[in-house]
Amino acid sequence: MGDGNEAPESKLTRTKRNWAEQGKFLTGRIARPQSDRLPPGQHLVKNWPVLDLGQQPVIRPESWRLDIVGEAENPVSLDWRAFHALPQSDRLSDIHCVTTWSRYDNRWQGVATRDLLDLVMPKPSATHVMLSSYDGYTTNLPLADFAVEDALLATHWEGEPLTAEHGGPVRVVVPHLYFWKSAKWVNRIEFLTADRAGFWERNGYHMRGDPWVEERYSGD
Ligand SMILES: Nc1nc2c(c(=O)[nH]1)N[C@H]1C(S)=C(S)[C@@H](COP(=O)(O)O)O[C@H]1N2
Ligand SMILES: [Mo]
Repeated sequence: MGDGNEAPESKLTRTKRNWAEQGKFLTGRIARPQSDRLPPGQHLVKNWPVLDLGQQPVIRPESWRLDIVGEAENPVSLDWRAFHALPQSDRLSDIHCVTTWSRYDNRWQGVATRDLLDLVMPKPSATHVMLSSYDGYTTNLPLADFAVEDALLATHWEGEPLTAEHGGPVRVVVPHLYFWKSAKWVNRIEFLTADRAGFWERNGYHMRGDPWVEERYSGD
């Protein structure tokens, strides 16, 4: 910025930037004082821990697919090229893991869930989504949480392609819920007419997982 060399701003870049700014604004990240930024029971880390079921699938972009199925007007199966033809967005958000670490200011790039929803058009009967991944992992969340401005299917972190250990080539990021809802290596999104438990949710974790009210376990 300010070097006088920028290409004239197109309508598209302006719109994208507006979305990104709205996303920041909606979560209150800019306005929220530092003291209110860390959810209860969390501590801050500077590194980025790796957590998963222990098997990290390696998926070549050529064989990658994302199937979007269930209660939708326009279910699709996207390959790598079709996925990248969708609008690309940037988001800045904090990570809150149920194991009590939080990490601030993660810069993500990918496809906003809102843009995906515009494409597949969930039916009014759709209330929840089930995310499924290449390692067999599943996690459920309310459609309204999946659809927030901040949520995306990320391909990049801090300007670099997402590493395999962190869920590359494509992972979900829903930053306002505990990080177990953010499926790594995602390959299927199913729209449901009722809530259904995913992997950790069947094993005692909360159906929603809001870190601000410590929805850690199902009895909470
Ligand atoms: N496919 C898949 N996604 C997953 C998991 C997993 O085991 N498999 N673990 C979840 C949990 S419990 C956490 S805390 C985060 C960890 O993401 P990270 O390894 O990039 O920090 O991924 C979530 N998404
Ligand atoms: Mo986790």
